[in-house]
Amino acid sequence: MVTKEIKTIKDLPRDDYLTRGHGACPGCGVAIAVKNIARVLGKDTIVYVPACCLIVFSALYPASAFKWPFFYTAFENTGAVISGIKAALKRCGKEVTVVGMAGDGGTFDIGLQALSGAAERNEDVIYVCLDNEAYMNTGIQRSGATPFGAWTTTSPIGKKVQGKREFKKDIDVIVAAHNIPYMATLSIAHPNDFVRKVQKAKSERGFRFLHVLCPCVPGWRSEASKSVTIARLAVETGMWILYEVDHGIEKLTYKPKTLVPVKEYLQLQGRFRHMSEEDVEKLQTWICERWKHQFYEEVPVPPCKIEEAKKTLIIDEDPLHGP
Ligand SMILES: Cc1ncc(C[n+]2csc(CCOP(=O)(O)OP(=O)(O)O)c2C)c(N)n1
Ligand code: SF4
Repeated sequence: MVTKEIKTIKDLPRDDYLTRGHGACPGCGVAIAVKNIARVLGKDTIVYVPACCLIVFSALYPASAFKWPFFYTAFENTGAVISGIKAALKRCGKEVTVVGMAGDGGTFDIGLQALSGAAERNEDVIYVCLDNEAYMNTGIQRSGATPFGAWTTTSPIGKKVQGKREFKKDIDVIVAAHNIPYMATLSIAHPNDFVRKVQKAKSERGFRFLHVLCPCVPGWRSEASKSVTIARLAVETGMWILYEVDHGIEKLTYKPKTLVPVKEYLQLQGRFRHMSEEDVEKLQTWICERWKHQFYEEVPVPPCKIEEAKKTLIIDEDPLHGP
């Protein structure tokens, strides 16, 4: 049977593999992402989910909201388990898409070693990082993905320290450095870009990495109705860059006309409410530096103080990007 290629959201089949009855919070970015990824990947798929919100809300024994066969063991081993499932299926002569769906804690931090091993061996699997920027299901602890300034229960607000002091780890650059066939960042607010990237990952062979920003209502202290708006603002402010690396070729897949000041993103989320002007400036400078480093392009002022950012940029000496 020839399956139609999914290029836009209009081509998306209505068959759901994450069905009704799951227990995600209203407005959950993870649920929105997984439902739509599943529609693109279709029926011949096996999913592995480690400890994270997704396993808690979708598959509590003995019920499951997945229509796919799913597997679950420990928190740190997504890369290893999906490699094993694929090897076993290959041995049985079965052509099945194997996908691992892990949180940011399970990807950036505790699962990084297994992820790196699978990527380096170019295992024939899809790895999806559902990035809600903290360890949410265990009570909102900071992870390597939590942005600078954000409140979490382990980056609290006090007299001396106000929220997380470190900037978000650039996991995409780390994963892309394994020279995998395909890597992409996705947003639930850009559905055509979203489905095209999942389709591309599905049609490739070898290790594929999809990284989705997933707004989280209790963790981000935001309104359920604002999850897609927040996801869109993440892209418009440069907090989240939509791009892909296809066989080593890096391409920006959506570029904001003008970069919106990060304040507009921050003000919709209680996790940033305490941030001082100085900290907002620091975050804004980080965005501008990152944008230029990634795409070798200055951002017009406002919002970026390019002169200030230049002092700390080393882009001209970067052998990978060139002058
Ligand atoms: C080795 C180990 N350490 C800690 C835990 C407890 N634990 C289960 S899920 C989780 C947090 C998962 O966070 P993340 O991967 O970001 O997913 P989210 O809950 O945000 O979806 C933790 C700490 C565990 N299951 N195993
Ligand atoms: S805590 Fe956050 S990620 Fe978890 S189900 Fe609720 S909204 Fe989704």
